[in-house]
Amino acid sequence: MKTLAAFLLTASFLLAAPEIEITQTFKNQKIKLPVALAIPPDGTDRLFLVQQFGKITILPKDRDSDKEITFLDVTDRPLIKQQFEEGLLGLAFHPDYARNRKFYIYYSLQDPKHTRVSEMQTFADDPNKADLSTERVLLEIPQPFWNHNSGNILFGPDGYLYIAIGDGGKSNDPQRFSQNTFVYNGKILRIDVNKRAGNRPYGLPEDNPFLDKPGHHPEIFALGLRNPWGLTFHPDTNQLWAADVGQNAWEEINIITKGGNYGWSFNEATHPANARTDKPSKDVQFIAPIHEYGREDGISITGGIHYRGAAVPQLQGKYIYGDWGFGTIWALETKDGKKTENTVIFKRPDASKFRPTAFVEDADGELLILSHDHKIYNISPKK
Ligand SMILES: [Ca+2]
Repeated sequence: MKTLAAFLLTASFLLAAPEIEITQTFKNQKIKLPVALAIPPDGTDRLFLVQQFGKITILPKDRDSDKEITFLDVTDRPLIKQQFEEGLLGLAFHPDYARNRKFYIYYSLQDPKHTRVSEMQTFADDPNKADLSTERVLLEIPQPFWNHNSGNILFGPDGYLYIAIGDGGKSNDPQRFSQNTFVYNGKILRIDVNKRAGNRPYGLPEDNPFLDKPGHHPEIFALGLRNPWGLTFHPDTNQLWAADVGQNAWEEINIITKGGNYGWSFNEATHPANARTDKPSKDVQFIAPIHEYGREDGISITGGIHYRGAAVPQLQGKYIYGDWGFGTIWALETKDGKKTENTVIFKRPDASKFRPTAFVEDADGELLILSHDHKIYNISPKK
């Protein structure tokens, strides 16, 4: 038995996700608060880096270069007033970008506080420059407080634009927005940028779950979220995965289904939230996260991606994500929509200020990690 136990231990050790090292890359770039990265589907393999204070730069092919290519600069707009959750937060390229040069940004504005989703175009004669004069505002959403702006935007495999909106902020969802289907806060929205619905500057997908339901904004795709941060479509199943930042106790990872209700602010992950003493109506079903962790492991989740890179082959297929506060990185393994393993693969050394804000892929499918210490990292197996 001893031998068998030893064998099983060895076998599970061999199968476990390996530890990694992180190494700064693009280190000669002047980067400040990187929060998102997107690659236009035009075959150029260019990496567009969203810097929260209001710039999008194109990272140089030579990763040691100090050449700065500014694609978009909205630093003259009132993006950020008090705190670190506001700013330029999202970028998505139109699936047909190669032909129409359209892209989408998500940013916050002040007085009154709100977030905006806009369409813009790149100059026809300069593929490295955004034409700010083409801005077409699609959505403006009130944000009563400085935090929980969320701000991830991305196109789904269905060609529609998905927009994650935080619950409006402060704490404990004071205005009960997340379950309120008359407001956009605390939701994931889905719109069709190629069409127009009535006087809306965008169309509504015909199978949006609340399209014709009274008392519901027809853009809502999922609800009951707090501050979704880190959205990704699974490269094989096309499922939408979204991390949701917790309040006082639990961080969570959700597989988002159409029309799904993820519980906030009645629940924080699978636990009743302190926020409210009232009860949800009996016919409401909350979808539990696929994974949650508590305050011993972190304070603010940053959602990840399903790893497809070659740098650490043993991580392939696993969902790599982290905690903004603790700087820990995990590999989550799932089978048939259920969690099988969750392994710590990186712990931040004491001296490091690593605070992951996004897990993204470069043009080769290798993982890049953006961090609030103004750096970009790549990964390798731990030596
Ligand atoms: Ca939840």
